[in-house]
Amino acid sequence: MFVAICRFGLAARFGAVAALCLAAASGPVPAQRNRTGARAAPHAVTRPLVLWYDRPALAWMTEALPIGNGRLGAMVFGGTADERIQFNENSLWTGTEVNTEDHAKEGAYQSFGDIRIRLPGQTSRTRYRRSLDISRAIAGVEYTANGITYRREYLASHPDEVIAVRLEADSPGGYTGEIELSGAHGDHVSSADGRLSFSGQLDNGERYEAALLVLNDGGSLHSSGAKIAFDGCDALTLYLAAGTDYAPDYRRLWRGTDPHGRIEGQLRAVARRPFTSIAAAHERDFRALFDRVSLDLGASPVDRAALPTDQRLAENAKSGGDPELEALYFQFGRYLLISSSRPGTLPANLQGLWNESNNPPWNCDYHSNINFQMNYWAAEVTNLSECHLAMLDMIRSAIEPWRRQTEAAPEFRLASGLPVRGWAIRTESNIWGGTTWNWNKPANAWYMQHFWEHYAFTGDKAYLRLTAYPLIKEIVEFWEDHLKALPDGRLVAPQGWSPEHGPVVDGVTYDQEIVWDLFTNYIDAADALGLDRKYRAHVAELRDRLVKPKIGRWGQVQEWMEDRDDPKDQHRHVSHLFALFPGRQISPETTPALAAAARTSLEARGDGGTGWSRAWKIGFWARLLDGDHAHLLLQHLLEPAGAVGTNYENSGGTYANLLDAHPPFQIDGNFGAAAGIAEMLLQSQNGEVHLLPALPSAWRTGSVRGLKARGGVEVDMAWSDGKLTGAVFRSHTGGSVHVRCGAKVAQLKLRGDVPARITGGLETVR
Ligand code: FUC
Repeated sequence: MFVAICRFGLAARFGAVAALCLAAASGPVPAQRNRTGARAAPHAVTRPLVLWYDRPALAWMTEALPIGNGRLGAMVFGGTADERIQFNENSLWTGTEVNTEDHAKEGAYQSFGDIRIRLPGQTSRTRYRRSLDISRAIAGVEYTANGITYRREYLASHPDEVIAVRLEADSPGGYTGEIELSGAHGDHVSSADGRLSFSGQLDNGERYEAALLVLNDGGSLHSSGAKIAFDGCDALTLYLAAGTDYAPDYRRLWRGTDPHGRIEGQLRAVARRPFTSIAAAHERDFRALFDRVSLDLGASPVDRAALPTDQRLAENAKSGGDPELEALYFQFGRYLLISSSRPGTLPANLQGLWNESNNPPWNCDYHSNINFQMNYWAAEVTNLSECHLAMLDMIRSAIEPWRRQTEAAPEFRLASGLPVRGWAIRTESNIWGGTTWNWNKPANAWYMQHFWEHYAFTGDKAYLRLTAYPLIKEIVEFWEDHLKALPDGRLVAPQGWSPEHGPVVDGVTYDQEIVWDLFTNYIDAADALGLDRKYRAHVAELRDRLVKPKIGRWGQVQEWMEDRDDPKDQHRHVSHLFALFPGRQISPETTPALAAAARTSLEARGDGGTGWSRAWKIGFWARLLDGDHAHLLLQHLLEPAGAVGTNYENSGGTYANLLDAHPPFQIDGNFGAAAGIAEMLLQSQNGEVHLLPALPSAWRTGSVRGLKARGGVEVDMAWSDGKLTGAVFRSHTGGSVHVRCGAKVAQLKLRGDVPARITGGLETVR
């Protein structure tokens, strides 16, 4: 390891490389806190975390690079003579509150508009490089034209609520051209005082507005129509602000204040400061989240790591052997989550935050039968708990309409004719409390898993008591009312559907497992809070009576109560293995026979599928403690994705910009893979912190810092030659932790933030 890594050690990076070599040799170094309390930057990255390309993007979906601040996002093409920056704001949606089978009534997430920068004098270029530095959240373009070197930077600032673009050159007066703003709804754009803007209203009454401020260093600006012409400028700075009058409040019919005042204020505030100050504040804010986790899966060959990212993907597909690409892909998932999910913003939809169409696939919505949940699987374990709040808060904002809709639905009546308690939703959701297509009954319970996990990973008892517990209990009551007793007293979910195939019947395994998970989470929550003893005991009885997963005639986990599974079925949904991941009802330690049956089911289902399906399978194989098979799925997910096809069962992969292919693009696979990689390195669903549970032989030596385990525990660890060399644990809540690595176990006492260290043999280091 020392030789392999240090070979690449440039003088400038010597410090970082030396720290990594140390970490690998003697266990990780505990993270330092800087003055703001955020963890200091990690020192385990051998090369910068950068996606880069040697030509501009031609296609939005497969090549352009995403930036985002949780609410505002853009796809950057990096053109030289003609630059396109397509942008979004995550609340621009058609549709209303509906409750219908009819998918077409859902509405759709919309594109907001485009910025074009035309530089007619820069058609021929050399030394071109387009990049996205995911550790700083800055996209860049650099090239030489007419003997001048041009540099541009693009960022989406969360603290300043704008998208900022800076254009510089190494000689004065290098910029002559024009900037154009256009809206995605045929908007009329006006210009005045170095600003372009448009505003409008969708058919559902939602108001929106965008404004682009152009500032020049030297030279001159001239506005006319939808354009600003610039002449002989040394540099230019662009600030885009955009918003809608959406408010996450059904009582106000989802409408807040007109965006105009906010946009004016945002642009006034940035115009007073230099770009360097906006960029520095952005980077500080982003890194406070991103730097919590560093991952080193081993060094890649220098010539491989030096390739543009698209070529690197292609080479990896031929022969693998690029662990730095895998680490980059993991961190790209975290980058996308931070960029599309901040507290107070809407959560990541099917494309996160990035969409160029007004008629996107599946309306670019929130799907409750896997996709929305998968978007947040990485949030807790990869130490981005705050990002999870975007999902949890959206669910909370829609519960009242969902209650109303459930009350009105004939499907959810007691024998007395009265409505059941609680709420249920259909498969698809918009941002207006509307749900369409099939009822997806266990979605309510699956959503509750996210509320429980937020507590399990943070140890935030106030959140559990005041927010999560009442919501979880309400859904327990729903299922108490909705479950049906068989003649022998066992309980089944009536008339369910295993997504998205097979019959509508009682006791579908997907439903049964998710209800089991709900009851278990409720029991654990009641225990943690010391609440509702009697009801808790009643729920434990209900859980005992649930029909449990069964092993069928060919040794598989049955997807239905009746043993009707087809061993040739390679459907992308593997819903009946929810109990393996992300549930906790099946595991090799606690239910070895079912775990073996899960393996049989997975082998039959195959290693293909859409992007999200492959990502889910990484998690399944990690939970089966089979690192090599999990890694095989990661490799399948990283296969360069080709043209858009319709054979979903074998069509996933990764585009040149590292976005996940469904196809078309769907972001769940990016997030699911980041979660799956974390599951390979650390698991904690069975009451113990399991180190390196599914380490593949491809990652012989490496280290990770800052992953989270349930119990509010933060873990750093290093391994060499496939074996743990040391680990460090921190917990804000303190308490006792049961640690496992292979067959070895140890008990550790954690005190506040004081790090506890162990050796590879799990002995405490004093
Ligand atoms: C589910 C999946 C599809 C797609 C859609 C958005 O219905 O079965 O593959 O991911 O959601």
